[in-house]
Amino acid sequence: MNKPKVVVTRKQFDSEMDRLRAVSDLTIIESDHLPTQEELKSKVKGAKALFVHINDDINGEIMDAAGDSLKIIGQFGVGYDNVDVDAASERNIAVANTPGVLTETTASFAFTLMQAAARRIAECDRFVRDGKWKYFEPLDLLGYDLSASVLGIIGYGRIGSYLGKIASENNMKVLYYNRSTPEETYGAERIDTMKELLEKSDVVSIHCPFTPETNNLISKKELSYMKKTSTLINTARGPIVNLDDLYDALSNNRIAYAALDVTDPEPINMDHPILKLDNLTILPHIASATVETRRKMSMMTVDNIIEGLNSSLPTYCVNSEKISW
Ligand code: 8YV
Repeated sequence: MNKPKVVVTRKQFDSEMDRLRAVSDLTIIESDHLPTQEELKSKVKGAKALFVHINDDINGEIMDAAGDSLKIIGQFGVGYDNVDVDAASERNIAVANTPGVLTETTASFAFTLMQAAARRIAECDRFVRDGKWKYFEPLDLLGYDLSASVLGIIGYGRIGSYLGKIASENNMKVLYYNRSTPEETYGAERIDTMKELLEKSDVVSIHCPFTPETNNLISKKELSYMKKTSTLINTARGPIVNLDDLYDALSNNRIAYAALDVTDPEPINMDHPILKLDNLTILPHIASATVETRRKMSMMTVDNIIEGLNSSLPTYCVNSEKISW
């Protein structure tokens, strides 16, 4: 019997690809660029499963290009806003993700960014490389101590609340804004409005999913509520923060600093003026990028796909109630 076709959209761990290869006719797209929609459409034709990544736009057209054979889309990551889940459900295609395995790594990375911002790490690195380090200057390049600061967390799910735990262990006061009641608060204080959270926080860190409601959640008005001395951290999704408004706020010292692991678009447009600012640290979507965590994400994505190939709904299916197999 012919093995089912599986398409993986980027290079992945060999050990995990070997597991897939054992049960499928495997195609791995290893291009030096992001596959275009047209390239994706031609590669996915006849596939039963797709292993996809955040920058792939997996819409109904891609699903139709795969055809009736397509049963399972395995997203490498916990966020799956790049997959049109409604379009998948309409076509009886299961969508699965990788919750849990990246919580600690991503939350501790957000804390690392907070520390990097507070101690001006990227700026000081440039200072040395640019030959500006001439002598010891006691009042130059001063940062601030996080331990005396208030952290406001927007979105208190798995990753947000784990950051709350790390921050409170580091003697920060933690506030959070979340629509539902979280399972564990780690002693953080719930704030009823986002405005109040923005007004009270020294550092604001974003941990909500990207949805139509959170598109441009932090724009000019919200930035105007923040303290002039405050820092904004975004490790969630780029479009949650309006980049042009953030540029205005940073360049007019409306807020003091920002650290971004995600942008809109990704990669950022290299002509964007925000790249010229010293009070910004910007990174290429690496919050979950450790060998251990990326391997676990890869394993979980493969597990999800193999379950689907065996006609059982993947354990981490996000649209299980809409699927009848
Ligand atoms: C991934 C992420 O690296 O899990 C997520 O939602 O943003 C990252 O951990 C990304 O999804 C890669 O596909």
